[in-house]
Amino acid sequence: MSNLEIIKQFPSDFLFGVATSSYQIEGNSYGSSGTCHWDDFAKNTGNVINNENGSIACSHYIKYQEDIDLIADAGFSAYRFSFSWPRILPQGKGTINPEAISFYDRLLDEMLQKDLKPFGTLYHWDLPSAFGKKGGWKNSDTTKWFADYTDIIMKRFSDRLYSLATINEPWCVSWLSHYLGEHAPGEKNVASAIKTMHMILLAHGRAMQVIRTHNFKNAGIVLNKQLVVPFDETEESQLAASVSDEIHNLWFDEAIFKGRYPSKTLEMFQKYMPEDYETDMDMISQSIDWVGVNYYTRSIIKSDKTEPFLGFSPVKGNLPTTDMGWEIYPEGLEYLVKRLHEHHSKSIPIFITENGMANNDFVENGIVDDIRRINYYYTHLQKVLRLIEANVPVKGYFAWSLLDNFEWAFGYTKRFGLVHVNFVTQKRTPKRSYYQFQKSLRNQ
Ligand code: IFM
Repeated sequence: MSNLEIIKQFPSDFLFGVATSSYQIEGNSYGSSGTCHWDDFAKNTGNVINNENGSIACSHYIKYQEDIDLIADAGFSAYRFSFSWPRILPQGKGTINPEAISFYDRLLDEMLQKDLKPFGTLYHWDLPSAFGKKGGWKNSDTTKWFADYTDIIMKRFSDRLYSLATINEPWCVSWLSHYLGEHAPGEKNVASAIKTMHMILLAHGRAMQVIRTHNFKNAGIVLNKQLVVPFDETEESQLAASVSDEIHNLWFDEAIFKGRYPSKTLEMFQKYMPEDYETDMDMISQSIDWVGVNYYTRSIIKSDKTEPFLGFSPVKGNLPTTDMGWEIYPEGLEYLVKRLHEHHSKSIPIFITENGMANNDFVENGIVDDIRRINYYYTHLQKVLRLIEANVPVKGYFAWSLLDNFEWAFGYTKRFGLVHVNFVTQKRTPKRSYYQFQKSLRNQ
């Protein structure tokens, strides 16, 4: 399928948007921003491909009007972006950077002027360097500083936000960054990872508490979900996959919606859990207004005696993959969202807050022909439509991403955008996928 006409079949109040994040696009060398732990991580050779970082990124700090125009011109009705903590508070706390306030004021005003609903995110991974040096998310004080930062955002911007997420992808903040070591701060330490698996949820809970004191009623959290399948039918593989599913998905669902952690994993983690963690569970499980799901792929899990703590690891599958090497498996989106709704989130709205693919895109005669991406969106939107038909309350879908951007440890080598970015000239070139969204959204 090489078009996105399927969009016309969605309910008229369904929101279509695009998503981005501060560090990946803004360029944190602009506007007196402080640095974050990604700047520190990127300084060590080998952590990020080509030793790149987000200091220039897509120069969105300068080009934000052009970027908002692109979103509005495509016919999207919502924009998911994130606030940069170190831009607003260069030292993480204390003195507020007036240039940052002015930037987000202008950004929000621009969105509203273009009839875009602002979906803000408080934390999309740019932890101020000052806190990285104090133990980062392992330090429970960071959760309190996060609450103070939340208060500043609420005071300055909540009048213009349509919706607010606390944390983007707590699994990535904790497990991927502290056990697998792939993201900042790059630890490979089971004790750190397990502590962070709890602290990041505590940070979410503390932020929710602050958000409620401002009487704000459209707040949630964004979870990244991955379908976990066993390698084969053996009992070993089945058990490995079920624990992996708990770590990736159910740890967060159970904590947020039921105020507890899943039993098999908790047993494994027990010895490293923060003291008295149980007393935080009410705060973590206070009510939220919606939940976001980011979905990209599935993982196949096989028991692996060489893996020192878990005893299992992922193996390659045989489905077609994206440029990230991630298998394309839209069925996983349908299954995971349905399970979340039935077992955990029940009647609250679900937003697909990220979905999309990296593709080896290039501009040829002014055109970027990303047919594979159009097909990826089409096959995933088909599943979203099926969920709606099955009365699962999915209320919106955000394509990841508006722009090619800083793809974390992959630097600028992976292109997820609907719009191509030339990182030398900063020229934006809408891809064929952008025009397909535009065609369908405008004629909806
Ligand atoms: O680029 C990231 C984003 O920051 C978080 N979700 C996954 C995307 C693709 O890897």
